[in-house]
Amino acid sequence: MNAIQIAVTIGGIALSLFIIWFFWLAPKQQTRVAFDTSGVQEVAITVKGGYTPDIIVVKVGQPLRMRFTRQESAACSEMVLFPDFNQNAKLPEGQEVMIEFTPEKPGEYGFQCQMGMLRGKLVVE
Ligand SMILES: [Cu+2]
Repeated sequence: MNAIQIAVTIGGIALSLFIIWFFWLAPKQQTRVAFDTSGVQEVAITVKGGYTPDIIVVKVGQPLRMRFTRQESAACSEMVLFPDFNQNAKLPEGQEVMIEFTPEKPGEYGFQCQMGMLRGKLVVE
């Protein structure tokens, strides 16, 4: 191998390690939801190639309001579903859509687009 081949090989290995770290090992960001003045826990979620934030930590037994804004036109993210809570909503591009319910039991509940490609998690504690 000459120097360029060695450099390319090392670069490739470094890139693979970075990808592994990024997708599996990097700490996932958790967002703890704050209460507004009326006692509702409220969080704004951006939908663009995924949900931001995608791990949402809330308190059990307190009303929860999630404000989704979809900033893309990809059909994939057109709907958001909370199967455990029987909730879903259509998300027109650029419009804020609210989903409100009270999580009554502690646990971890997934939410997703209609095809299950985008995923997030609601952590109730
Ligand atoms: Cu999808």
